[in-house]
Amino acid sequence: MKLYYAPGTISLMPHVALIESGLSFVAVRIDEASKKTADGEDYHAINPLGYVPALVLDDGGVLLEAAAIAQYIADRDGAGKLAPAHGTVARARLQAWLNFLSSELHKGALGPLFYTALDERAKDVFRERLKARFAFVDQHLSTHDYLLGEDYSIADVGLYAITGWAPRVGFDIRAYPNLVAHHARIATRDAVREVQGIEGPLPA
Ligand SMILES: N[C@@H](CCC(=O)N[C@@H](CS)C(=O)NCC(=O)O)C(=O)O
Repeated sequence: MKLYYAPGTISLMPHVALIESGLSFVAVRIDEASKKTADGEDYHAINPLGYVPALVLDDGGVLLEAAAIAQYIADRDGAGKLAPAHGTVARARLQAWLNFLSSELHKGALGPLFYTALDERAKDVFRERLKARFAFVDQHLSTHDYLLGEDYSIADVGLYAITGWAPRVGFDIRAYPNLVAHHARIATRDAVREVQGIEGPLPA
């Protein structure tokens, strides 16, 4: 398998899942501006929409969307430690969190704060949405170490990745102490450290 990634993006979630699963894979870095790999390969040939992550399977098929890729990896992990079993309420809760991360936090609140074309009034709309959503997660984490409760899952890395963007868009997360503690907890995981070592520094 081949994972296409860019440092500090949501591709961190499947990247960490791949390391934690022990599955064999190759990680290919994309330059976010040019959409090219170091070898000059055009990433649009993998994902016509140009965003990461993408997973190229051993049969050449391409799997897109971080939530789907991370779950596919988790399901191939024989130890079953990255996601609850299918058909359980716990699995539905994982899917609920992954959808929340993708739609409510990433695309619906924090992601737009990166858009330089948006003026401050427009960004305030997204900041208000982000505050409500971070407060919701913070409340949940006030009684739980992880999004699923006592059990770590791939969704925790997704939240870790997205929360990590807050300082980059000037959003102060100190008002959400449980979210800050969760971020610090996930940062200590060996696989997270390993992936950050592989991915290298974030682009300026
Ligand atoms: N729905 C996609 C969104 C992925 C996404 O937005 N990735 C960002 C990085 S976090 C990206 O590559 N953006 C560059 C672009 O859209 O051109 C997913 O969840 O996998």
